[in-house]
Amino acid sequence: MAVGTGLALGELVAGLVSPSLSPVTAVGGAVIDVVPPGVKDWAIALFGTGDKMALLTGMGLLIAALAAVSGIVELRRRFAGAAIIAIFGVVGLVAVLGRTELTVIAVPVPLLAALVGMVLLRWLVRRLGEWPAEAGPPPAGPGPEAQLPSRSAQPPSRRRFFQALGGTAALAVAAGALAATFRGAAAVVSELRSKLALPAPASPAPPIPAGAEVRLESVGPLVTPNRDFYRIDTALRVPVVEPGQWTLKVTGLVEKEVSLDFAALLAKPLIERHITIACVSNEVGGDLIGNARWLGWPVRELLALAGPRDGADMVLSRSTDGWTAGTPLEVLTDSRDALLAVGMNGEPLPLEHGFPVRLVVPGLYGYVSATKWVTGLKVTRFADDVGYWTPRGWSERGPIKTSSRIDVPRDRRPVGAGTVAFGGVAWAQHTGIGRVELRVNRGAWQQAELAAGISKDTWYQWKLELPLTPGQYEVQVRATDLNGAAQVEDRAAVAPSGATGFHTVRVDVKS
Ligand SMILES: Nc1nc2c(c(=O)[nH]1)N[C@H]1C(S)=C(S)[C@@H](COP(=O)(O)O)O[C@H]1N2
Ligand SMILES: [Mo]
Repeated sequence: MAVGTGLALGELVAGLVSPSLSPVTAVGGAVIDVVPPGVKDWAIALFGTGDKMALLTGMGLLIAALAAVSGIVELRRRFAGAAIIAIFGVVGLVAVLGRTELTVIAVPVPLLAALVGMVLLRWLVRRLGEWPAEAGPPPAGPGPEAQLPSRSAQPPSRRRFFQALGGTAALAVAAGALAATFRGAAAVVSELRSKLALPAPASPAPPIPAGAEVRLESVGPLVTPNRDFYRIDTALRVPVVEPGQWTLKVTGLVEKEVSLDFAALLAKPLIERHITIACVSNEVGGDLIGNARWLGWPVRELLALAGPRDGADMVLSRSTDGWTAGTPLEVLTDSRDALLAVGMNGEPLPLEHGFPVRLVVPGLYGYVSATKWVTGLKVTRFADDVGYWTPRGWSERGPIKTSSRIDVPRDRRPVGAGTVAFGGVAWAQHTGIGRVELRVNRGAWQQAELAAGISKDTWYQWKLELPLTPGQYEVQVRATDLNGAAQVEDRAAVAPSGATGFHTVRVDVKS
């Protein structure tokens, strides 16, 4: 009962923070990933399409058995059963960490589930321990005394134990039912999403130029897969929006209010573009940045239908959960490809990334532009409205700062002497990267080989091979945009408008 309640609460919390992440299915997924291919083939041959169900059933039986064992051993030896439950928690944690669509808040969930299980187990075992003590020693042998005491004569400790057990069961059922309801809603929308066929773009993404990838191990892929894409939002419970229910209203300082539903949006001539978006909280060298191929309708075309009135200089976009971003009107009406996006890397947007519709704006940090689950655009003025983060210590405007990152070699990782290959990415969204340079121990800047960019709205990969003799080195990278502006050297914190400084790695060259 204790283990079941812990699991149910874990599923509930996980379901709220990240609908596609369940500790139980994460463990299942990890099992699938680690078993040798031969075993997988065998399981598929044996169970066919029921293989996942068989795995979950098997896991359920194993969990039930281990839970029973932990109950029995806890009864004999304090904390012995709790230790088994702690192992559950660690296994869950490892599995969840292995899942890349992970939300940071989902990390403690398996530990929380295990903690609940351990506390409940201790509590129930203590209650159980009180019962025989009060009831006195069991009768010695068969005979009239061996009969169980009548119900009314049962000791209060027995009643207390069953009350505790019943309460725990009620908690498990309530948490399980809530988790199931929420997952049910998310499952319905996930199903709708997986059946959704996005239209072909009227204007496809320009092909990725040959040689855009430097092909160095550890330099991430040029286009970030959806499951590896960073996720940042304030949504404790990921909004679950049915595409059939979705509408977007354009209001405020406009000639004419416009309303758009999902079918109407899909019927528009959609364009597909690679755009690198970044979070203002991305530290120098950090990974809160990703590049995807987005499918959507240019926001400027929607705004043109509404006709912004004179004096307007901002669009306050609003998500179903109330979150807002204030974007300069100019950026949404100029020639750049600011999109009302429905597709990400050839698929409908993942739930966590704003399904069914979000904004993607080249050149601006997400907090002032990339509204997920967007349902409203209010044309307004910076003087009259503010986005969610502005009163919370972040600047009103959020253009992305030109920056660069060394992905290989990793900081403080030893490398062999000889030619050491350095590689990474650099970005100056909507201006483009002109040059990337490295310097060793603050020496002269040396120009790196800059790969062809997909477009000025995406990051560029770079590499440079340096001959290094054994010793310790400090290597820094600097990007310069196509206008000749170099990235800022002075270190600045992420707040209020994005970090600056050169990404620096320490390289330990071994002989
Ligand atoms: N509804 C909503 N949209 C949001 C946010 C949010 O908190 N709520 N966060 C923004 C921030 S700060 C960033 S960096 C991007 C991240 O988008 P991603 O999670 O798809 O990478 O979403 C933006 N859109
Ligand atoms: Mo962000």
